[in-house]
Amino acid sequence: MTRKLPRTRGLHELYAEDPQNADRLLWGRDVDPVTRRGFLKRSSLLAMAAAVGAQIPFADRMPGGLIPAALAQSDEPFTLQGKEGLTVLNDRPINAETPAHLLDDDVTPAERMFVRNNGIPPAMDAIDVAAWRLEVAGESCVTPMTFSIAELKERFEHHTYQLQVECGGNGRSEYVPAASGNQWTTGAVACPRFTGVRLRDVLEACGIADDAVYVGYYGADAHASGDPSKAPISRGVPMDKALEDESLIAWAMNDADIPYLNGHPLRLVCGGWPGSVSGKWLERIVIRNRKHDGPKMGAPSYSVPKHPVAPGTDVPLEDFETIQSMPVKSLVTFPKSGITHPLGKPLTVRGHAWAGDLAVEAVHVSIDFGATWQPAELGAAPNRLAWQRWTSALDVPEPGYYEVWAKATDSQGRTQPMVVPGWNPKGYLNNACHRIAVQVA
Ligand SMILES: Nc1nc2c(c(=O)[nH]1)N[C@H]1C(S)=C(S)[C@@H](COP(=O)(O)O)O[C@H]1N2
Ligand SMILES: [Mo]
Repeated sequence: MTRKLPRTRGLHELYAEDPQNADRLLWGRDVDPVTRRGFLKRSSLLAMAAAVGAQIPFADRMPGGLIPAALAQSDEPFTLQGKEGLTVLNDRPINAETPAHLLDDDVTPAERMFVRNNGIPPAMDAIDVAAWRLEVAGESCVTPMTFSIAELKERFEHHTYQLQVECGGNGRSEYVPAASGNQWTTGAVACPRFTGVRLRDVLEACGIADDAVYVGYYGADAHASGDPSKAPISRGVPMDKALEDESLIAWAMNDADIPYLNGHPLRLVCGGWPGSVSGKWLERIVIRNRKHDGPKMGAPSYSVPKHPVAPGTDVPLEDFETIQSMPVKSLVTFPKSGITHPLGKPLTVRGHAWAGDLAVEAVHVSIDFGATWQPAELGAAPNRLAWQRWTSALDVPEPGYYEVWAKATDSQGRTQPMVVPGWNPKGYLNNACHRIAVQVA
């Protein structure tokens, strides 16, 4: 359970790579590449002012692509506009995770939902909600159709569910030997409330042929290479998962527009499975008569060896299987790791637990490095595929250094391992117990 320090990406690195992109990511500022002058929207101004700690009277004279000196001389990791407090990982395109203590809300607020991009999102100002179209087609679609968002809203019943979205690679940073990819620690998970229409209702309106076995998605983001003929990612789910009540085509998150980086104006949400099945900037759905074969659908992407392998094993592609439900897992979201707690007062700890397609049946906590465990109070999920709140009041016997460990058990009796589970080449499905440090004084 050794944790590497999260690798954050410095401002200098980001600006060195692509100053215009840095301006856009950090401040939402679009700069003319020739004149280097940028029209500063109010939101960009506010973001810059917040970052440097004061209003900037001459802001409209600041050249684009220039790191404000106040930040250039600081080693602080930066955060994305609208995603304050998230840790930006050392990868491009943009990927950012949420520190555990910022995931304490029952319903994850928009600014605290992680971002996992495989390609380049559609330009913010190119997203025209009124002109957006969703096409439903594929060889097993009886009557291909195209819908505007207004038509989706009008034709189909609306549903709201709180749904857990966790990247298949969440926890990857703990695998040894290291797996390539985003070095997520624990923060590529969120559980906001999504509103939209059922994927099932839309598929049925278009007609699902008898030979249909899979559904695939395409989004409006571009491949990182810039090649317009390539999709960065196009995954999907088997028919059974697509037809579940909770599988949504969503336009809202927490009663507001879905955040730009999380797929505005339309995304698929299939909770409990690797986040990669929940397509963002959704433009097209295909009903397939075979397993969908879009980019990142095949091994080794989002796949694990069919049988356990020794760390470092070179696994042949035919020995992989596609991940379906995510495993049981939990987080300690309060207190923040590293706090000092006064002796003699019970230590309240809490967090969330989730179990892919299943429910969580129990959560246990330990303050003695796993020697003894006590049951935590566990709340019910507001709906299927939402995480569950757990709470515990712990007695700490004497001053010193403690770790709080949490361990969830799913409805089929499976629990979280205390050490990193089965190594796999791409570093997926790490559901080892989360732990935090507490000093009692
Ligand atoms: N179009 C599109 N959809 C996508 C992705 C992407 O890069 N492009 N990333 C996927 C992955 S790997 C994950 S984990 C989730 C993350 O959702 P979020 O960025 O809203 O947290 O979106 C999925 N949907
Ligand atoms: Mo992911």
